[in-house]
Order: sequence, then C-alpha cells, then structure tokens
Amino acid sequence: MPLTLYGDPISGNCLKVRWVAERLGLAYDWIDVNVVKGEAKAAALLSLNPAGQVPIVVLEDGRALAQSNAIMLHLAEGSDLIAQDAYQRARMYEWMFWEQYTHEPAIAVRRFHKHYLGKSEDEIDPALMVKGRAALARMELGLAGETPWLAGDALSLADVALVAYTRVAHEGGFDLADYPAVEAWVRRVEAALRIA
Ligand SMILES: N[C@@H](CCC(=O)N[C@@H](CS)C(=O)NCC(=O)O)C(=O)O
Repeated sequence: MPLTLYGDPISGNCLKVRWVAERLGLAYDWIDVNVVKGEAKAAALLSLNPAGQVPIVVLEDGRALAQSNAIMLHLAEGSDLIAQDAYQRARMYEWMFWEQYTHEPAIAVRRFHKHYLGKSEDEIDPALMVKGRAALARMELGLAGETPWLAGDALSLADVALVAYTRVAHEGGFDLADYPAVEAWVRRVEAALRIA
C-alpha cells in the first residue's frame, strides 16, 4: 500500500508535505479534503487525527501521522533535506518551530481571512499584518547572510516549511517587494522544488 496523503491544495501546510514526497520520489495517493467545507472534521478523518486538521499521512503500514512538519521530518528521514550535522539540523528545527508558532499564525491566517473568506481589510485583525510583516523582516535578516538557504548550505525542510505560505503572502495583503532577499529566495526554492 503506498503512502496516502490527505490534504487540501489551498493549504500550504498540506502542499509542503506533498512537495517533500515529490522531491523524494515517494509513491503516494493524494486524497482531497476541503477544509472550507469542514471535511477535515469528518468522522473518518477524526479517527486518524483527533485534532480535526489536515495534512494527515497514512504510512505504508497503516499508521497515521499529523502535523505538517512532523510528517515532513518523517518522510525525509535520512535524505539530503535534513542536514547530517547536528548543529545545522538544529538550525533547521529552529526555523521550523518558528514557522509554526510565529510565521504561519500571521501570514497563513491573514491570507485565509482575506483570500478565502473574502473579508474586507476592516474585518481582519490588524495585528495579523503587524505580526506578518515582522515575520517577513525576520526572514529577510536570515537570508542576508552568505548562504542562499535558511539553514546550512543546502535546501532543507526549513526552506520547504517556510516557502509554503511565504510564496502566497501577497494573497494575504503582504508585499514581498519590501523583502528582496525573501523574494529571491522564494524563486530559488520554487525552482529547486519545481513548483514555480
Ligand atoms: N499545525 C498544523 C496545522 C494544520 C492546519 O491548520 N490545518 C488546516 C488547513 S491549513 C485545517 O485542517 N483546517 C481545518 C479545520 O480546522 O477545520 C500543521 O502544520 O499540520
């Protein structure tokens, strides 16, 4: 039985898992789950992830796993998307934890409210723009150094995790032209993942 990925193609959290499977040449079945229609809360999916969210992967042996970054780490175990060096690996985790706690809750949430729920600027919490811009500025700083990637000298899961919502930040009202190093990095990661 191949891997089964449950996800919504509008979700960066779901797409990042799919991109890793593609990059590693893993065979998988993709099952569309429409989060706007509440399908992630269907009983069959709640039995796989009681949190009622996608992405979810069901592994070849039938075991399920949720949380995009946990899934990516599991699929990419032993691959060149995870540095061998312990410090470089920890820098990758640093970006991945930050992505979930700081970047995604501002940029992905603002995008969802604006682009998918169609809310006007007045209806969206103004703090989301402030927090999202601060997150983009943090990335700009991180990408100002010698290496073209976020962690270490090669594409890693840190880049995959963060490109997912950064590349569609304009749909949330953010202007990447204000962050030239981030904009160039987005193009670089898209080319590496062949998702441009
Ligand atoms: N931290 C989780 C977030 C997952 C998440 O927020 N999933 C959203 C789609 S991006 C979802 O399933 N929402 C449906 C719902 O809450 O009903 C991850 O990285 O996988």
